[in-house]
Amino acid sequence: MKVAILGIDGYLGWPLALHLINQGHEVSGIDSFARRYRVHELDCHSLTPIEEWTYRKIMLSTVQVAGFKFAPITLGVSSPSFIRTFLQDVQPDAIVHLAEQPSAPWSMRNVEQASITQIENVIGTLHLLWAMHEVCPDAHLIKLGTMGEYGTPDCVIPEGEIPKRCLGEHVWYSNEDSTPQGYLCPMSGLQFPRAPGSWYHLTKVHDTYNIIFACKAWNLRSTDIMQGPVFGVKTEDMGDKESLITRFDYDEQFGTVINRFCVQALAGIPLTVYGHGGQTRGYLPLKDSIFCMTLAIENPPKAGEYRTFNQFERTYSINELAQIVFEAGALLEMNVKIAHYENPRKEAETHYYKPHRNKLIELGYKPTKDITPAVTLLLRDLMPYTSRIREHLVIPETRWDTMHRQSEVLK
Ligand code: USQ
Repeated sequence: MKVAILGIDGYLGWPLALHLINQGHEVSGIDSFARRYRVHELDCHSLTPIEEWTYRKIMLSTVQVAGFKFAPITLGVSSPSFIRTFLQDVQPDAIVHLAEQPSAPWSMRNVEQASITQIENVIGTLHLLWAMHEVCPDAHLIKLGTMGEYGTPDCVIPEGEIPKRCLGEHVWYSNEDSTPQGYLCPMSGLQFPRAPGSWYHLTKVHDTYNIIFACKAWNLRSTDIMQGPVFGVKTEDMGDKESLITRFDYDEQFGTVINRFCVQALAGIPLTVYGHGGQTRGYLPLKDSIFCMTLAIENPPKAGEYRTFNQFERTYSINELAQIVFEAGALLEMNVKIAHYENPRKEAETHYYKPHRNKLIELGYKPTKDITPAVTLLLRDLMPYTSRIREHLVIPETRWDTMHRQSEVLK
């Protein structure tokens, strides 16, 4: 298949490109390099020494018979004609859209960053939908959403839509105590209620409704992936070649929690558990994320269909993750310490959390299951880069209610 990866230079985009090429697909891409320069602006860099784009581009051009097409586009900011021209040139069968501002803390710092997040994400996706409508309406859009769209409701979370089997029932879901939750479902096609927790997460909700509308109005087809936080740095497609490794962020803006905990363990900094640590999310290793996206690409929906995949391996609380990193560190003779910080975010710290994730399993996804070995391997993979850690960037300072205030250690 011809697959266009939007955000091909990123944490997920790069390993996905390597994997798809190894699977025999023809890859093209766009990127604005925003992640590189935004991390640089924080006086940070990827922990792994990633190659310059010029090298990556040459590498992709040489391994594909048909060559490699690339355009430096910032979706939402560049003229809509740029993405239209790119798609006209490529004529993709599938478009994987990873080209969004991905950080919740970055979007919460000030009005400028909140606005850029909304423009790049919501308007960017809108430009893409119009370009698809005009140029390649049969292509399949694989869009990276987030499990954070749903928030943490006190009931089971289905995959996108409220299930049809609940039609006509007074109480369609209840929590484990069988407490009625009281949702009525009078008609089909309704999305499960969204309750996002940051300006960033809100953009994904807005995207969802724009994509649903485009599928309905223009007969586009789309898979909206509600993905949990990803961790890891290497995939099989990279082998032992350091030149193929993906970026790895650990600062409080762009680093996700397991990746950050691993870097903290290596640097001897107590793990930064926010608040009581009962916050629960669905997590998955990098290789699972790449495998699931490939499954979605290779199994497209029919024209006009919008579908949602909840994409994660299993749910874990922050305290469980800290314990896993503690145990993985102990296997490598590290003395990992855990600290509880005042939570800089507005989020529930103890809550019910039970999302469904059946559709990817039905397509053949076999979740990693036990993530402790994967975390141990990650620690091992990162060890050679320990001297590159900039310790002052690890402590959280972006608060949801104030700007730029340092969190205080609780204990
Ligand atoms: N957390 C800590 N300590 C840390 C960092 C985070 O306790 O040092 C906690 C947070 O309070 C939160 C949880 O870990 O409860 C997850 O935080 P995160 O920073 O790993 O992930 P998040 O900000 O939610 O965003 C990340 C990606 C985003 C993706 C999302 C999936 O940056 O692009 O959409 O994960 S989800 O979390 O399911 O919304």
